[in-house]
Amino acid sequence: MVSIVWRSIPTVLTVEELLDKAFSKAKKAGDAVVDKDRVYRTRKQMTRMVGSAGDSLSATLLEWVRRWPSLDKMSEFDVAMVEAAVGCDDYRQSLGACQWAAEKCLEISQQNAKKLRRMVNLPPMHEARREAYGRISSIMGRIETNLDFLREARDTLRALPMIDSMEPCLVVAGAPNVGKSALIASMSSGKPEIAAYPFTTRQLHVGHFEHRRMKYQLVDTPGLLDRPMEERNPIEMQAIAALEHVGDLCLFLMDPSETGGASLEEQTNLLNEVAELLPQTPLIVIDGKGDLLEGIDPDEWKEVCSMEHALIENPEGPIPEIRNPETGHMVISSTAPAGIERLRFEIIERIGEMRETNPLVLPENWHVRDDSV
Ligand SMILES: Nc1nc2c(ncn2[C@@H]2O[C@H](COP(=O)(O)OP(=O)(O)OP(=O)(O)O)[C@@H](O)[C@H]2O)c(=O)[nH]1
Ligand SMILES: [Mg+2]
Repeated sequence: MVSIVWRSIPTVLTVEELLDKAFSKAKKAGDAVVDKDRVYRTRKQMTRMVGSAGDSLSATLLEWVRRWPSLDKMSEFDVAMVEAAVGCDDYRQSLGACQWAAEKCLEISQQNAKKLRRMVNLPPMHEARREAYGRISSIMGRIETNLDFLREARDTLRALPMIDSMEPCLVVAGAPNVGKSALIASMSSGKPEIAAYPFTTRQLHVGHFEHRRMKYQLVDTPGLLDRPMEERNPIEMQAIAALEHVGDLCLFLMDPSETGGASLEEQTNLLNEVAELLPQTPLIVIDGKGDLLEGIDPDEWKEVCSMEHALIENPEGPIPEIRNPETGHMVISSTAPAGIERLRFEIIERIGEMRETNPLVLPENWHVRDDSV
């Protein structure tokens, strides 16, 4: 599946703007006609005007249809986002309406040209042009609500996160307030992007880091994988199911300090649910907010913190690790920061192993030439 660059979907004009643009272009095309014979000249002018209006309208509409991502070519996760954000039925119907109107506009200009060919008097020629303009305007009027929908949808869709399915993707899950966004921020090179999720009113952080020319994407899941699943609506379930195809690895962040508000029992229940929902996605369980954890030797913690700081300066240095003696999970702190570089190393290793398992398997959407036919 090709990743969608939501930000590049083109602007959709209003019907009035479209018609103004097309008719003024058509007028210029008509004015450019030169012919000494008045009948020939008028016939040519009228034909050109309607032809130009029909052509430019249909070209614009078809260009929109081409550049708006097709639902059939989107990843399941993107389809779920479109469904939740603007509705797939309206999306499909509106693009279908543009396609229909484009064909109708061309049809009208062809019919008009045919009619004009047989005319010898000037007034009917002008009348034919007016009639064609009227029909074109009425066709465009019929797709007005569709264009309004696309215009609004564009604003919503442009704010959605972009996930490149060719690059590794890490899904960060965990109860609310456990520090998911802080973890993404501390692992990302540069500031994480703030995106909108149609499943939550909260902001979503999408970050990434690079290693050996591979881009590791970190995707937040507020509103999806952060609360019990019973009260989920079908769209959210669809998105969760689709995360299975998007995520190479799931980082499940626990907050043993419980300062985020969720008890350890609630968090463990959620972890079990997430593991059940994403049975194919390997899980790494991490204990966050390590700086607040009791039971970890403060001296050892201090050493890990200073080694971690040294690693940022010298990435080739030794990578310390600290584990929670109670749970055995890797401990991190996004604020210290500590354990972040160790986690990054672990991610790179795990993804590397997964991708190495069968180097001959090409990504799903790679084109393979079939010489046998
Ligand atoms: N002490 C400490 N506090 C942290 C750490 N990471 C996050 N926090 C704090 O925990 C709170 C929640 O952090 P977020 O990163 O917003 O948590 P979240 O899981 O993204 O929260 P939602 O998006 O609301 O689900 C904030 O007040 C952070 O400052 C950490 O490593 N140590
Ligand atoms: Mg957050």
